[in-house]
Amino acid sequence: MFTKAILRKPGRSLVKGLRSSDLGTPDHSLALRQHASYVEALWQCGLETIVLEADEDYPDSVFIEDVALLTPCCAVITRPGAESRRGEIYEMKKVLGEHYEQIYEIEKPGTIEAGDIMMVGKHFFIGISERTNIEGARQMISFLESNGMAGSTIDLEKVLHLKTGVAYLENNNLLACGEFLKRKEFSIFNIIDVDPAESYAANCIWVNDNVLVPSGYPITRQRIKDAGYKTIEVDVSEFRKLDGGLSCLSLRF
Ligand code: CIR
Repeated sequence: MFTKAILRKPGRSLVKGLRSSDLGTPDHSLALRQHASYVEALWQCGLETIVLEADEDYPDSVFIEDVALLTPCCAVITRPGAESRRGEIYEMKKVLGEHYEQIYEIEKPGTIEAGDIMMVGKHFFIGISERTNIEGARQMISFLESNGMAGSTIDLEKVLHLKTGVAYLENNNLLACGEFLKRKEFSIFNIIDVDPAESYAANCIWVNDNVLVPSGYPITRQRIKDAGYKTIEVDVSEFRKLDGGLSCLSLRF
């Protein structure tokens, strides 16, 4: 179970965030309202939220998940593969110091963004992507192993981050789409298949027996409900324009 989450408000500079497609420019005031609704959804799941002020120097800093991995016994500050995001880690170090005694940090030439890391109990799947390299994964796995946990890598083909296409919903249930449906690494899980027309909805998050689902993906929401979960819909359309989803907007621990 999670008890807390750290988030960062979107700044006006959000409009300059990285994006791989043209879904339009995010509307800052709508993004702020959507962010506030997301915070409320986490409250509904019983979490205490720590909401950091916007950092205008870093347009993508609302996607706070990418700059740290939080586990039950330690935190790891990442080294984002996107150079424009590297500086996001500095304030994160200070914030995490208030919650963790053991904090590690990924070092050059390693790169890793935690959107590429999926926690399944004490095992962490790490996607090797344009943002996360083998050296970053190697360092991460060694930190995990020295704390009684484990990790393994999985090569990504098309998606930005591992969790763009897959979400672990606990109870051995894995929400998956596209390239992840038939991967042998995931054959041990009950797969909840995401329709290709709703691929964005593969990025859901499990929070204390609830599943947050992006608004506008009814087939996926129904499949998750059919698997026995309570679902909460959250509209994140403005973050989608920058390739961000529900998981990226918080660090849950
Ligand atoms: C980026 O390209 O870094 C941001 N525009 C989106 C990051 C999304 N993060 C995530 O999926 N964990």
